[in-house]
Amino acid sequence: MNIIPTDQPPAEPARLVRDFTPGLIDVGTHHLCAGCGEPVAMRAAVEAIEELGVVHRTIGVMGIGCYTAFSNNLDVEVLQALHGRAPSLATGVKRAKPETFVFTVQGDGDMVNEGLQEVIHAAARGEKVTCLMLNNGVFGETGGHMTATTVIGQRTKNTLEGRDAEAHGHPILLANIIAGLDGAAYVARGAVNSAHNVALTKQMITAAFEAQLAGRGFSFVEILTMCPTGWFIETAEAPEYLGDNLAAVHRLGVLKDVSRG
Ligand SMILES: Cc1ncc(C[n+]2csc(CCOP(=O)(O)OP(=O)(O)O)c2C)c(N)n1
Ligand code: SF4
Ligand SMILES: [Mg+2]
Repeated sequence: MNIIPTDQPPAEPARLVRDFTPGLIDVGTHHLCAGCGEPVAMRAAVEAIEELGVVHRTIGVMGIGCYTAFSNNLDVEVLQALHGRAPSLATGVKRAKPETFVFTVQGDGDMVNEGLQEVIHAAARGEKVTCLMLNNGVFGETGGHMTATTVIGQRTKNTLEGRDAEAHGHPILLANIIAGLDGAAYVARGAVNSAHNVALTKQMITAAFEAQLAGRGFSFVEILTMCPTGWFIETAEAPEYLGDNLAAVHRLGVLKDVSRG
């Protein structure tokens, strides 16, 4: 066994994890499960906000799910929406105060099950806000039940033998639907299951935010996130499970970017 001597300070000073906490996370700890992908996605979003220099005019609108815990961690103004209603609340904020930078955070359950019409209409109207959807294919906070994005074969609390198309229908690929609406200026789907995908996802979030700042229209990034607890699998297996199952159906990439035609 490798025993680390602690009778004197290490030769190389240790680097505290706290040193890597983005400036806009004002309380560095959270209570989400180990291996959850949502904190990784939130980190990419707040880093992008900071880098774009819009911190002091940012208003975040939170849906309801495990990610809602971040309402207490973010050092930007946050409003709490009712289930599914974040795009409408964001619309009101942006129309009342056009100089604000407005983003929403919702899950697949909140956005696709409980308030699907809200995001569709906001996109079709070309509202100049950015909506982020954290898609883990389950109602994570309430115990891992099937949502409208759960992929065929995915085991959830109420599809113990896996989602079956005949009994439970087919998954809704939301980013693909939004991309087909004329009011949407930028639409992409990323994932946080590898360092490479996290970097790409941050680029997508930045591009979506830039579309809003340029006044080009509605922007949307769907982010596939690990939920080992709701998937009933080992934490370490979750990134690969995401790649093999969720990303095989909800395909990653930029689906629309009107600035590039
Ligand atoms: C009207 C209403 N119905 C149900 C709930 C219970 N509820 C709270 S969080 C949640 C799941 C949200 O799922 P999702 O948006 O996918 O977020 P996740 O927890 O997976 O991150 C549900 C159903 C609620 N709070 N209000
Ligand atoms: S239940 Fe899933 S989404 Fe919620 S904190 Fe745990 S791993 Fe994350
Ligand atoms: Mg979810």
